[in-house]
Amino acid sequence: MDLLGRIADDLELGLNDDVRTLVRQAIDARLSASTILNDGLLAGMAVVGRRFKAHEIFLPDVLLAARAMHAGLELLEPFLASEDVRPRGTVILGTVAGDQHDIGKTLVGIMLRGAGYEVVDLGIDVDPETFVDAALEHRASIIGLSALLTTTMPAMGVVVRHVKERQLAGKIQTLVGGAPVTREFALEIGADAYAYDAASAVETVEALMDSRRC
Ligand code: B1M
Repeated sequence: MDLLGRIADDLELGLNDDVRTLVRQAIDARLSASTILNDGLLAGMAVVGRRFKAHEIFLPDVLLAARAMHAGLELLEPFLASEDVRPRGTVILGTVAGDQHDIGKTLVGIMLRGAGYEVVDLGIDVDPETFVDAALEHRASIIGLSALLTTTMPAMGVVVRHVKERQLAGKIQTLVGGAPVTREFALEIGADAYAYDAASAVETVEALMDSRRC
């Protein structure tokens, strides 16, 4: 089996030391960071998701896989970041209240930092007020919200409402994303933007920042 297949398999098994070693080998073999991410780490995590849904594996297995994912991401981070590190604005980022999924959000943060944005990552299970307070404290114009559960998606709407209630609409824009989130949902809750994945989150932040400059 090739290196990427072994990364995917070992991630699925939650073998974080082995994932770290294989990712290091893949980097040394000059595979691109996005190939290692997509065809190795994320391919493994997709299988974990499918098997979890089918009740073939259980929560502790998923936790181990997530730990292995973080081990791989840590090594890839410098390579996913581009050379262009001019500060281009600040983005507040976090996973909404009640939600503990942080891998996608972390990936969005890595890509944004790589594109030259300052990112204040508030972590997981973040209260709606905390997002808005952090945006004011760090003079950020964008709040990025991640949700992976259908049950936590409404918390995104609460953040959007807080921004409006505090008369900050226009000054602070909201970007939402995460596997169950859709463009329609973003529109429904009045968020300023939606992004499907980490790469499009960067493009969307760029577009939002540009629209402010006009
Ligand atoms: Co959870 N979980 N989980 N889980 N988990 C899902 C999401 C689920 C789909 C699994 C399944 O049933 N197939 C399901 C949700 C069903 C639903 O609501 N629709 C589920 C469930 C049910 C649960 C629990 C309720 C299980 C339980 O307790 N019985 C529980 C909830 C805990 C909680 O949050 N309160 C739970 C727990 C966990 C773990 C803690 C064990 C672990 C998370 C560990 C961690 O994150 N550190 C976990 C994991 C790992 C998963 C799966 C397997 C993988 C998620 C992941 O990291 N994907 C997931 C199944 C799946 O998604 N296939 C599942 C890789 C990641 C790179 O993708 O996060 O989608 P993703 O991010 C993408 C895009 O969505 C987007 O860009 C990213 C990169 O391209 N994106 C954004 C994300 N955020 C964005 C923000 C943006 C823009 C784009 O702008 C700001």
